[in-house]
Amino acid sequence: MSLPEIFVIGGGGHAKVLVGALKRAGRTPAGITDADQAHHGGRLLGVPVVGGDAAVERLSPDAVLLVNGLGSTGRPVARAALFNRFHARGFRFFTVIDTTALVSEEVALGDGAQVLAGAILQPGVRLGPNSVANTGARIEHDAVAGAHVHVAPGAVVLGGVVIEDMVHVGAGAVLRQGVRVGTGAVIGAGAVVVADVPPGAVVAGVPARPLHE
Ligand code: JB3
Repeated sequence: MSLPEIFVIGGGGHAKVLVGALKRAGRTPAGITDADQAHHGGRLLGVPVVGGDAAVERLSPDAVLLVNGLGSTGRPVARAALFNRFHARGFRFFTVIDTTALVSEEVALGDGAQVLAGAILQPGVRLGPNSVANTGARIEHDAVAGAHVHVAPGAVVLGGVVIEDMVHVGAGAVLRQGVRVGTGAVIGAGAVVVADVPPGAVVAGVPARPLHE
């Protein structure tokens, strides 16, 4: 029996990284959709941009697997909305693991989680549905991330950290052992988080302190 075809939803920078990872894993996508008509008919790493999301919505949810191609640089609202919209219609999301990532034993990955090039997930880690461990992110033993979390490139999440849903951990940030980051919080790039972060807070700096949005 042949494997279901994969479609990537969104055709920008994050999607390009995902297409590269999928190709390395031997699962070249059948197509990409993009909201911007200017991309339609083009190609991303050789994969055709077949149209808008209607091109996938008219397919049977049982026949295809989706990959969320939207990235995020702050609270991942659009990325979460896209996942929820397609999930509500019965579509399933493929879990992307780059061939160069290290996913240890006793790691649990949610539906549509994405573990990108060089990322390391140590034993006991949980990464929830639609969450991303981006390039070179390191998530240490027993750290837990909820749904729609983005751990950006090079961030380091130390042992036993708890990251609630919809959190953005900026590039190169460090989260000290055991801290808890509340739902919807944003950690700035390069921040060093040494204490719990309340839900919805935006923090940056060394040590990380609240910013006003
Ligand atoms: O820094 C890194 C390593 N990656 C960043 C990533 C995490 O976030 C990257 O540099 C970008 O800052 C961002 O990536 P993303 O989301 O791919 O951004 P961008 O390159 O601007 O592309 C977004 C694409 O999604 C655009 O082509 C939009 O037209 C398209 N888009 C937006 N909403 C959508 C939708 N496409 C579809 N199919 N459906 C939508 O609802």
